[in-house]
Amino acid sequence: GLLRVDHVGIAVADLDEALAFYSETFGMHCVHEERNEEQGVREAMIATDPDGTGARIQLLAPLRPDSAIAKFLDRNGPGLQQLAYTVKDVEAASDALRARGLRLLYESPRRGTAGSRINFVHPKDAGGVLVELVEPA
Ligand code: V0V
Repeated sequence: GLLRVDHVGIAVADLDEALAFYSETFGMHCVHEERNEEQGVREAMIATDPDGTGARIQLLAPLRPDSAIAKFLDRNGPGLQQLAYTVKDVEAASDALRARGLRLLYESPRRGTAGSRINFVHPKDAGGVLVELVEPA
C-alpha cells in the first residue's frame, strides 16, 4: 500500500532559476540534486525543514526537448506535474494497482531520485493525476 506522500513534483523550465526563487521567496533549501538521463531531467529536492525529513518538493527541469517534462511544459507551462507516494515494495504496489485495472507506465521499475525504484500510474487512470510510486533506496 501507499505509506505517505513522498514528494510533489513541479515542472520548471530552468532549475537554477527555480532554486533561487524557492530559496529567496519561501526560504526553502535544496536537500538533494541530480541528473537523471533516462528520465531526461535535472531534479532538485527542496524542503522547508533543515534536514528534509518532512514533505519535499521536487523541481523538475528538462534535459532534452523530447522528455516528459519538456512535453509537459510545452502543453501546460510550469506547474504541478506529479504526486509521488512512498511504498515499501514498488513491484508489489504496481501489481496491486494493475490488478485493479490501472495502467502502470513501466513493466518493471526504473531508477528514480537518490537510487530509489519508481513506477507511475497513467494520469487518465488516476483522476487526472500522474501518480508516482517510490521505493526508497
Ligand atoms: C500528460 N497528461 C497529464 C500529465 N501528462 N495529466 C496529468 N498530469 C500529467 N503530468 C495528460 C495529457 O494532457 C493527455 O490528456 C493524457 O495525459 C495523455 O497524454 P499522452 O499524450 O498520451 O501522453 P504524454 O506524451 O503527455 O505523456 C504523459 C505521460 C508521460 C504521463 C505518459 O509524461 C510520462 O511517461 N511520465 C512518466 C515519466 C515522468 O513524468 N518523468 C519525469 C519525472 P488529454 O489531452 O488526452 O486529455 S522523473 C521523476 O519523477 C523522478 C526522477 C523521480 O521522482 O525520482
